[in-house]
Amino acid sequence: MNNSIRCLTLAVGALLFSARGTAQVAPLVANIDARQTTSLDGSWQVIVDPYDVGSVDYRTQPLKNNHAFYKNHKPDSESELVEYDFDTSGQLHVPGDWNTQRESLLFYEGSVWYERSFDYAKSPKNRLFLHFGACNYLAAVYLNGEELGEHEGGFTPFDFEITDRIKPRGNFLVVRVNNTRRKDQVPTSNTDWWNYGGITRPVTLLEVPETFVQNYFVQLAKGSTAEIAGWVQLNGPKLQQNVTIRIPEAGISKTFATNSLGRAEFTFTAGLTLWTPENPKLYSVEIATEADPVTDRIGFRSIEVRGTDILLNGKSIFLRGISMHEEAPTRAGRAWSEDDARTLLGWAKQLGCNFVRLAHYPHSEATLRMADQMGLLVWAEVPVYWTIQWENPETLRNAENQLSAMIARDQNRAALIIYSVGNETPISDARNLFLRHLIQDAHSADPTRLVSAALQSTEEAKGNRTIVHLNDPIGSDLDVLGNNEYIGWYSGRPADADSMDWTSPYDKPLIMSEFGGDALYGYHGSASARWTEEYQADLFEHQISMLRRIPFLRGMTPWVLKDFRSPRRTLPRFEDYFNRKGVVSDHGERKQAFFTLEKFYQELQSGEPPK
Ligand code: GCB
Repeated sequence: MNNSIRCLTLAVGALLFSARGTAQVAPLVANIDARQTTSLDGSWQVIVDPYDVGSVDYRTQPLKNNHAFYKNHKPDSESELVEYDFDTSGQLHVPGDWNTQRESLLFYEGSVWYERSFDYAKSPKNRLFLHFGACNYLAAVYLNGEELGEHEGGFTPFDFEITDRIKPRGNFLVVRVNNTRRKDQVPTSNTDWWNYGGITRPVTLLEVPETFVQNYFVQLAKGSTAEIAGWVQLNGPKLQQNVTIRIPEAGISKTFATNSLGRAEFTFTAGLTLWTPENPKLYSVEIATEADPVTDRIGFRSIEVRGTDILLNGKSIFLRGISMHEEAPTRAGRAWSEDDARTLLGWAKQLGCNFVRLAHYPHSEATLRMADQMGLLVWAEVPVYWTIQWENPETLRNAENQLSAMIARDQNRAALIIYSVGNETPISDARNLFLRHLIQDAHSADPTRLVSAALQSTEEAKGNRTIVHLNDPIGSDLDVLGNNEYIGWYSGRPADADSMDWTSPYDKPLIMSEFGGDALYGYHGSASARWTEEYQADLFEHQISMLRRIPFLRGMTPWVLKDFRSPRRTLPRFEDYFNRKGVVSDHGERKQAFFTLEKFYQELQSGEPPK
């Protein structure tokens, strides 16, 4: 893109989302299911607006009058010109992507306006928040014709306080969601997954007391299996008061005073049954002020690294994993519900997994909570993918926001053990600096979990063998090395893996975070023929025998659980806009590679981890 076009693109983007950065997004209210909630899910009225005529006039100046769609204006007389009407423009279901709800929107990238009316009788002393699980990618939110604020980032939750704006009757909420890809965004314009647009996760009203429990961290202290260390953050006028942490089943009740900033930090000992994949024990934990008792289900486990070992509750563990996108298991589109999570994670369990890599962006809270219940350890990731604008401070701020929102939402999930700050990012000084910021952010927001990234390696021919070096400089900053490789698919043949020997300059554990190849379910032939199930299964066989020979390997998440939609995958018959590297098809059928992997995971479960 030349510079003048680029400036124009940025200027239009800035106009459409003029208040970006000054948005009135409130600090995240954690654990919304434990609050007094009203769902705003269901059918919303929508206007598809590819030219953004609902936001800007023909001189691209922001609209402020009744022509602006957020005013939801109706003509006052038969002579008044109003060129939009939510009531007669059609509907979409929320939550849900727009792409798979209307055939004409499958490839659509642009703005869609959503509108929904509601009544709400709030108790006079309470406060009210409007919570979005996620909107992809930019959301501008308006209540009763006034702007509440904007949010950037397609996979993280956000809240607005609407205490003073809500009316008992006749509220109208308008949201413009825009999923135009841009280079400065996170992710950038180039990815290998579908750019599902829309209000993709639930919308909820949260009513809380005037001073309420905003967020909390109740986890085992780093390296301990007997001491809980954490904090509570209150929000409201009465910041200094007592907070009690109760875990009735473990006979624990501890009271702490919050400081003038509404924060209490605490440590106390606790005799707990530890959370493991085999016994995912969750305790009912109450974090209570006088006015606001919040209950969560929390598991307790420790996670550490010692040399090349990953220690769960002090014991070395091998992570039998699979990578997955958040795509609905057997229907088309973005997954978002508890049932979706149960099905997808259920397939991972059936494979024999104790670990899932939730690629390439924060998955829904429902998925994290389901992983907690089902006993699946989690690698969670932010969409710092491929070629982010490493030198752009706004891009870094955006990535940092997404990372901190993910941590704020999921930091009490025992299942979650690894934060990943990037996927296949090309090495440069600017990129190293960018990733180091994120690594530092993750460690300081949550010192108990491990930080990783999916890196790439370099190969060196040595006689008739190939030495693979895990020499990405960012490895020195990570707790766990991740590596993606496509031996036998993008490079060479599957049998090339037999002559590969892996070395690492770091005394750290490695998770092979991707490997794989495409196969069309039901397409059979020779193992040397691309797209056959036999090719994919054979590739897995060669990979597995190579992985057995990597002494510092402590986990693997092959690519990928299920075939997923991708605009990059245009080949008719085999791809048809699907990445076919799933071990399960887009209809939920198992390919041969599923059974190859299952067999290996059964072997690992019955014996010692490969060392
Ligand atoms: C990768 C990416 C993943 C792609 C995959 C592929 O390295 O991390 O997002 O989908 O390769 O299939 O090419």
